[in-house]
Amino acid sequence: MSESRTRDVRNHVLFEVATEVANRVGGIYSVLKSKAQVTTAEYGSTYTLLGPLNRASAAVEVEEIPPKDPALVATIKSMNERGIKTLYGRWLIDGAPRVLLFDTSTGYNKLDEWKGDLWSTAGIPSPPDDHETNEAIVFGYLIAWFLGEYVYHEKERAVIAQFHEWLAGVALPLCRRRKIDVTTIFTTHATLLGRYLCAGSVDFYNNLQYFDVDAEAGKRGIYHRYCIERGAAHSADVFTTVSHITAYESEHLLKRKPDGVLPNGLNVKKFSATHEFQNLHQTNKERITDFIRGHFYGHNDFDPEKTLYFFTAGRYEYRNKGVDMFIESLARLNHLMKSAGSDVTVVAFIIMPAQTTSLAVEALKGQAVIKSLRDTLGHIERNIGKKLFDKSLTWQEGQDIPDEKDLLSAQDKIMLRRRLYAMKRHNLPPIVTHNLVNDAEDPILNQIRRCQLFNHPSDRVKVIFHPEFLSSGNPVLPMDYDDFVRGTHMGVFSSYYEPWGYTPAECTVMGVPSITTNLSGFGCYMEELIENASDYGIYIVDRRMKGVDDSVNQLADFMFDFTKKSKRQRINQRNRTERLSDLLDWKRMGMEYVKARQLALRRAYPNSFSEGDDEPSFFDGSDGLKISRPLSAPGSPRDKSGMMTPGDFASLQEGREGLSTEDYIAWKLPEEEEEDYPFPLTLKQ
Ligand code: G6P
Ligand code: 1S3
Repeated sequence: MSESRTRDVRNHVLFEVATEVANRVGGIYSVLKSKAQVTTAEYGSTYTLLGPLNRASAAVEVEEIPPKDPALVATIKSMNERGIKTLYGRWLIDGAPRVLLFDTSTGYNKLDEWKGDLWSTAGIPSPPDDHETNEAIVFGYLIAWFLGEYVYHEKERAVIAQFHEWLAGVALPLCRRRKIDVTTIFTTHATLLGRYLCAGSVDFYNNLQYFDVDAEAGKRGIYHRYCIERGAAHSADVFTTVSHITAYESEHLLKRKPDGVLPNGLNVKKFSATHEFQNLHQTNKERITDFIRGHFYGHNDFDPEKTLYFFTAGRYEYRNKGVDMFIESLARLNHLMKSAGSDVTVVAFIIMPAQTTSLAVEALKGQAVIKSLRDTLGHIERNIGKKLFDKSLTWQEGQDIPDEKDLLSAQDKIMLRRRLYAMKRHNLPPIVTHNLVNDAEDPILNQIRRCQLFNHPSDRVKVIFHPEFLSSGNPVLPMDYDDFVRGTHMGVFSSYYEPWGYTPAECTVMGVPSITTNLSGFGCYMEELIENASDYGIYIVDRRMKGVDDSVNQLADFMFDFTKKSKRQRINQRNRTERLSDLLDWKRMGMEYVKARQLALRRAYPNSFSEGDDEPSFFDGSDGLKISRPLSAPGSPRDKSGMMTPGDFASLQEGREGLSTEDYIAWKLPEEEEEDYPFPLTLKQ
């Protein structure tokens, strides 16, 4: 972009572009939604999120309002006049940011023209039958059109456009080619090739630098998508990812070193009384126990007071999300607990949506049987109470006090017997709560079968696979996800491919200990930040330096050690876990976004910064600081710098050509050993 441009960089305008604006699909929705409050606090009405219009979700998430910014009004008017339908409004979430949603269907009449243009201007091919790519192209051209017109109308203020993920990336090469007077940031939350390669049986991390990226993308039929992603990374003024591990991956797969790491935060809401989250654990645990009583009817031979609830959850990516390892470790945990004669029971939930046809009859029956029992006992209780009251009223001195044998009528006994007989069961409690479309080939079920975790009475580890997201409207397990998490004792996320990983972070802010791996962005971040992370309820399985078998054993050992904790120890650990929330709050994490925007402005408009303009103090690094062990009466974990943010572990720095490889904390390249090529066994530090 032209070096002589000047614009008002102090009062700049911010657009964030993504396909998940007011439209829940996955992790990016969580990023935008949770971050909205801090970004609107910083920008107010000069912050707008741009996304494609999904009418169904916009109908419930967006309230239409008229735009006020004259440049925005003029641009929207001009696009509308040329047939592009839009919706401008407030996203009804904390912070209520403004959103502008484009109806991509109204741009499809130009699809062929735009595809041709994409090929001739950026060399990006697009096959005819890839709907997702077509959507990305139409959306990208609409965004470039919008930005081009916007800066034509807005001549004073600088404009930052931050794009999330390849699906929103088509506009980036267009902005550069058309020399649109904006500065751009591209943030990738994963790489296409990384996700595909990891899902296969490739030794991904040891071979990152050796992959023939074009050939690998071609083999998987994603070459055109890969081109969009790579083109976006190279066209942006500033390129960022969500973790150091994904930075390392991006360097090798997208061939550009990221300028920095923008980790994901959460919108942390603190309770006024600190014990409140512990009470919530107790009440939600009881709700899970109600479900368990029904699910295991006829086999309720384990004590709820000595039962621990573990869970894993996420999108159904069997290998990437580490479900293979989790189930294998559960089998080993079962063996360890049995051998040790443990009287504790672990119920492990797997919450991952798969294709289902309906709820399983056995699962429904279990809840119905227990409900009937509870109703009948309620009825009997009331009868007994009434009889006892009546008899007490007529009692005379010298008479015996009412005999309990006379309180239970013959009719009550028959009713009770019927309910007890209904609980007789000749099969084992089911594993899966729904009927799966492909039960025989389902990878999770097959792994459970292979490991023989069949909910036998002698098993100390029971397994329940819930192949749908949780919801309070579900008749079998009627709980929303957050309530469920609060009621559990531990989340287990043994991911192989996890650029960040919101699930363990969410556990942390709810005060629930979790297990993650050093192949997840979150795991690496916590490992860097906290000494003895396990004291804080953050267990990190080494999937990088250890062989698979050792990692499985480590995970099993973590879980086994947890089963040996006393209630008091669990309560204390939860308190420590919850104290980590501040580390994950956007108020802190958002600093990296601030840095990225500053860098983008400086790169695009160097002349707009007067000499001697102080650089923001948050560019000062403070490498190597760690949060120390918890004290016996720990306060919130303290860091020494106050301003330390994830990027201080080496990320956004001005005047540098991206991160240097040494910046990837613990993610240094293995020394090249020709004889090991192409499959060196381990990464060396
Ligand atoms: C919370 C509640 C306690 C309860 C405990 C159970 O701390 O405030 O009243 O005893 O949870 O903990 P547990 O780890 O056994 O579920
Ligand atoms: C991605 O979603 P995923 O589950 O496909 O983006 C998320 C938000 O940045 C991130 O937390 C996750 O690790 C990535 O994998």
